Amino acid sequence: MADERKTVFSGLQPTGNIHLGNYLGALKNWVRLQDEYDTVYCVVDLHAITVDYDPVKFHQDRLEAAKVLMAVGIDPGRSLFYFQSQVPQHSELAWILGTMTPTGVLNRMTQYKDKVAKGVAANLGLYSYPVLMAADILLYRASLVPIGDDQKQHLEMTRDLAERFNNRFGEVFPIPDPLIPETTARIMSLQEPGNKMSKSDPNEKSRVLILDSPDDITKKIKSAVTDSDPDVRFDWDEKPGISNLLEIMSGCTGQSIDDLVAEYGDKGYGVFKQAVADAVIAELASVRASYKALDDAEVARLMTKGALDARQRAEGFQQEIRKFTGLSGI
Ligand code: ATP
Ligand code: LTN
Repeated sequence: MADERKTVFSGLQPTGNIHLGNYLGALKNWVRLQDEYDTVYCVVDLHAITVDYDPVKFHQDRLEAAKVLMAVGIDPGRSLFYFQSQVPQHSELAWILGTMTPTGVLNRMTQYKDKVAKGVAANLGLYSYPVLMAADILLYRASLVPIGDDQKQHLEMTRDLAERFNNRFGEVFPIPDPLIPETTARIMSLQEPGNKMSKSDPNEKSRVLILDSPDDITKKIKSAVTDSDPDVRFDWDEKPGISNLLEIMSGCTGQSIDDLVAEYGDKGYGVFKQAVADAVIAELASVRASYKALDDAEVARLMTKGALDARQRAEGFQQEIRKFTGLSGI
């Protein structure tokens, strides 16, 4: 029987250093959605090669990313889970969508502008990165895309492209909605709470990694930059460091920010930071345990199987898209 459930799609770049921001902003939702939706998750290796990389290390990072995602709870038995580069249909659809993307729209993409401003070499792949992301999502006719706040603009562009395609060629794609968490959409750096927690920050103390030991988690949270007065209050303008820790704790425990402020408001930073560290350690304990139990060869086998299944499914969609666009047959 055909699967009537709506489709969810999301991707993560295998660039190492998967962190608490990725987890609270996106991955927790990825896992949860498996219960209700037809879920398709992808390690987007073609996106990751838009910046300079070492092919030998990259090969390991790809498998490592797949392993971490499985440890977090992505279940290849319930989700279609694979490496993007193994399914060539992503690239073909990206080309088709690229012919419908005004360069003026790409010129406005803040992630591209930020990367180039930071000294990343501008190349065509980096520039058209959001078009490939749109292709990822639309290839599977996904309706829902769990992401962090930083991907909002790319999702808006995806929606515009879907509409543009539908207007020109017929109703092919649903218009996908982003799923962005209310409180943990943008976890900030522990050292510079004005910047988002990022994989590429050279300061390792800026982020908690998903696989960090309890000791490292405690050290990093305890050395998080805070503000001068000792109150634990939620106030992004005056107290960004503490507000970030409140969001992290809320994301890990499910307690509301108001409840946390009521509980820790006047207890001082020492007590509060210890409680945040304990909450993060408790949240990530099962991920660490699952990771240790996973076998590399088995992960690789599951990814090969995922790619086969994904290719089969994508081929059907590819034929339809070719028909709509006049590219089918001889
Ligand atoms: P980074 O900026 O850390 O290098 P990224 O956004 O470039 O990460 P991915 O690793 O592919 O690239 O992101 C995976 C998911 O994690 C995306 O949905 C992204 O929005 C989300 N995400 C990344 N950083 C954060 C953060 N600091 N807070 C919340 N969500 C985040
Ligand atoms: N650009 C995203 C990763 C990504 C993605 C996607 C997310 C690539 N394709 C499709 C959602 C849907 C990022 O996090 N940097």
